[in-house]
Amino acid sequence: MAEPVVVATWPFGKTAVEVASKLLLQGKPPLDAALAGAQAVEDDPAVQSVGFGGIGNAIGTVSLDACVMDGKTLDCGSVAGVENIRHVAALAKKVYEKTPHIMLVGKGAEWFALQNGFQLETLLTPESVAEWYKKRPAKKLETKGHDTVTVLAKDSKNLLGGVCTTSGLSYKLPGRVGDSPLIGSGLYVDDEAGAAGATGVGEEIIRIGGSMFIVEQMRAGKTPQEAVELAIARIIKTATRRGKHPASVAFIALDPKGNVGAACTTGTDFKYAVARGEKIELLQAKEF
Ligand code: SD4
Repeated sequence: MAEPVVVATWPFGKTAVEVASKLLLQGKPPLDAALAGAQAVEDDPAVQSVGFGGIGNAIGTVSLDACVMDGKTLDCGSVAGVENIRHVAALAKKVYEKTPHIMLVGKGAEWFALQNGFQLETLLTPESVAEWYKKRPAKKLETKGHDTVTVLAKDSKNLLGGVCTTSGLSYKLPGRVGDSPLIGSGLYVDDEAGAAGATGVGEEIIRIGGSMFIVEQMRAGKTPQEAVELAIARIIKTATRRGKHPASVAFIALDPKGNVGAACTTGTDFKYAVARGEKIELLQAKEF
């Protein structure tokens, strides 16, 4: 039996990998383990970019995006623009379990949540409202802050699962959807090749189909580290073609053998958590 491995974005990813790794060691499926890890971050109001206590959009509303993917079956589910429901990653999983669809958005997703026993609640906290007022951009249409949690898990049979959940860029326009709930952009998982996930400015991740790009590089024989570096190179090249500075973007990847990769654009200062069995580390990604 191989050692379970979990990788998650940002320092708060430590919570996610700790929770997920314990479940993998108990023999739980990789998607369920990754989901429980992501949910622990959704529940933490101190993380103001995911779930409960997330920062509001341009009009101060918390609007959540999430997706999940199972590497064995390629089952995947997704929700976007969801208000007043905390566990959107679990809701995304329900979409593929209970419907013939992959993605539900806005009011339809909220209705589906209520039909499936999810509770309506206010996601703003006094702290997140104070933060929203304090950091409000001077210019209209300026977005700030990005700290999505993406969790990739591999079990002892080398099967993969992944989850991505976020309140998205803070001060985003109402109705704006980023990469995080888009299968192939914020997340992609295939047991035959590997798993990849993203964090950062979603528009740039969508533009290159970031996570799918990385998984296809692994399928073609690249290591996870080579694959994420190629994706960051693509982000930089795309920005240059458009006469822009590369936006803040980071990728993580995990292959079925348990090899991990991470890379980000300059200035992103991206840290990520890795659990190998019971050993947990916080690592710094290479910047390009
Ligand atoms: C988005 N990628 O909505 C998300 C934001 C984010 O860390 O935080 N990523 O574009």
